[in-house]
Amino acid sequence: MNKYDALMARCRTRLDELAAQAPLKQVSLQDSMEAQGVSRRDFMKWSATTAAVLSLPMSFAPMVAKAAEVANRIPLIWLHMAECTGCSESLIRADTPTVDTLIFDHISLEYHETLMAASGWQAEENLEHALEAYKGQYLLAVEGAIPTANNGAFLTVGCKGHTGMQIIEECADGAAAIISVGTCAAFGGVQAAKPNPTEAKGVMEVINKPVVNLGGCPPSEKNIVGTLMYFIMFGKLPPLDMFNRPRWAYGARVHDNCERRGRFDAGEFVETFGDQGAKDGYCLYKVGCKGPYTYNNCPTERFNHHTSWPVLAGHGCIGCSEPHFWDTMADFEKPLGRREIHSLDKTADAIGAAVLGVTAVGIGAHAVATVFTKNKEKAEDEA
Ligand code: FSX
Ligand code: SF4
Ligand code: F3S
Repeated sequence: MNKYDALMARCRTRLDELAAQAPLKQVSLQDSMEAQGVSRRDFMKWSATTAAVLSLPMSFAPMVAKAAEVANRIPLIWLHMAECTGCSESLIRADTPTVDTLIFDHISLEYHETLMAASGWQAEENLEHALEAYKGQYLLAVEGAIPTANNGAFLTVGCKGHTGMQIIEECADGAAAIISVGTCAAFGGVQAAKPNPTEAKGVMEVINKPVVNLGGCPPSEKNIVGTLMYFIMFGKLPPLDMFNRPRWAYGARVHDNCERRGRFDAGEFVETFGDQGAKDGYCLYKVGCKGPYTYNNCPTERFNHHTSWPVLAGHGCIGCSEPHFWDTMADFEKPLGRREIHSLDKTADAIGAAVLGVTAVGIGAHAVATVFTKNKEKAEDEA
């Protein structure tokens, strides 16, 4: 059986099992789509797009549709730690609902501090009940960093005054899978920027279980929903890069798929914001774009219903999906100009570097390590 046949067989079995379970939430995706004016055709288009985003062949599109329909069998617990809630906003902010936002309504969201109706003791009770009732089955999504200084006292949540550290440990214990949503939960984010007085950390640094990291401050709704869909379809975590980010989302640099890449290669750069080059859509490298050092699918998937992304809006990428970007990518409006030249596509970078007259436009150790990981996997696949 080849790799895709095996994946398809696993997906079918998993979805049949889920379909046979009683829904945790008595809602029909069909009804919510009808109520919100989302047609069956839109839904099938969304399924095909989601399969493509997940780097799956088109034959998986009907499986994505089926997975969406059985999402109400999956209990989801969503925690907020030290953060700005931009990650939830990225997902739910929509003037018209999309299938992505409807999935979020459809899944059995057992606990989410900003979206649930309950508050106070009732909310805590709901969480305790969900941890108990769905032990070993629930998906845990965490948004925000965990302050660890002073035994975690910089963050307490709820009427019992439990620290973020205590809550994470308790909730991670019975989780079937854990997703760190956003750079804060993944790597500490802005909260962990130097001098990091609260000793904020990413989830994977405070618990001893595998975590999927969705870098981005915030990550796009496609990367959040895509990861949920992958878990529903396969019951396991997707293939990950060296920072535990799904490879289907973080496998390429922003620079690789940027619509201004031709400008970079031609040596056409914005010199100052607002100049003629800026008006003509020139490359933003010289005004600080960190796209050459950043792994994310922003240029292809964009944000807000595929409306825009930072570079299209006229500012360079600030590297928000990378660990410690706040410290390592600043100044955000100046080139780094201090990296060694290690390039996946050396020729194109070399042209840009030659035109720029700088010695360092390459990419850092991370990319080299990614190439190494890929080669290693290739060797393993061939073995
Ligand atoms: Fe962090 Fe998400 Fe940035 Fe904000 O919560 S990744 S600060 S967009 O909201 O955690
Ligand atoms: Fe796009 Fe930035 Fe790369 Fe220029 S440097 S091509 S703006 S990602
Ligand atoms: Fe962040 Fe850069 Fe994308 S700043 S949103 S990774 S373009």
